[in-house]
Amino acid sequence: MKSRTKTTTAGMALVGIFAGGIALAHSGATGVVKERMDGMVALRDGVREVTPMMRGQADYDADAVAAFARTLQEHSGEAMTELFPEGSGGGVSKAQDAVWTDWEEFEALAMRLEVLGEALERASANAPAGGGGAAATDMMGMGSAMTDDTGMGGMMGTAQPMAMDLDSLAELPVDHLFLQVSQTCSACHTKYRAEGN
Ligand code: HEC
Ligand SMILES: [Cu+2]
Repeated sequence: MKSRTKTTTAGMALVGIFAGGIALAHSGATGVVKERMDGMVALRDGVREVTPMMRGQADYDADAVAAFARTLQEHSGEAMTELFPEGSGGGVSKAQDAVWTDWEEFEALAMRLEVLGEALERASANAPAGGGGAAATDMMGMGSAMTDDTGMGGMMGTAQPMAMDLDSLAELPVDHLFLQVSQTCSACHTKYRAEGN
């Protein structure tokens, strides 16, 4: 507990060197690059914690899912994009140039993650639906909203960019939202993060 360190103060590079409480999973990273990596790692840890619940391999814990949803909101949207200032690629960073040459889509994915985080928090009280998505969609009386977009209700939860507002998203079963979350991570990494380590 005591070693929780501030990384966002002035003189960040120095603080980074002495930040004993933060795992050196990416030693060499400093400043804004380290900050965004730490944010990403927080997201990954959250995904790891919640995944078994979404698969029905662990008891559903609404509080833990809500906490993860807040972590998502904290590290997505503008909070994420502001950690990718122009010129902050290269070196130990795995960010591809596409982040800056194709900023609009990058930003849209970051924003989408934030909306999904809000929806997930609101939906967290309901246990996962499990199984296919089509039935659940119809149950909520929004089959048309979904199928009009994708043309295939059974494929709900795939990375189709469905134009759904927050209220509609928040009515989706948590496991479907979670799937969309992880697909948003993947979609961004595929294009904007270099492979390997
Ligand atoms: C809008 C794009 C985008 C989204 C959305 C996104 N990431 Fe990332 N992620 C990146 C980029 C770019 C990097 C590489 C950053 C760097 O090395 O400077 C990265 C790096 C990472 C890393 C490696 C961190 C390190 O220590 O080097 C992890 C883990 C990660 N992301 C997890 C996630 C998870 C989990 C999600 C979804 C919940 C997610 N990311 C969503 C763009 C994104
Ligand atoms: Cu790193």
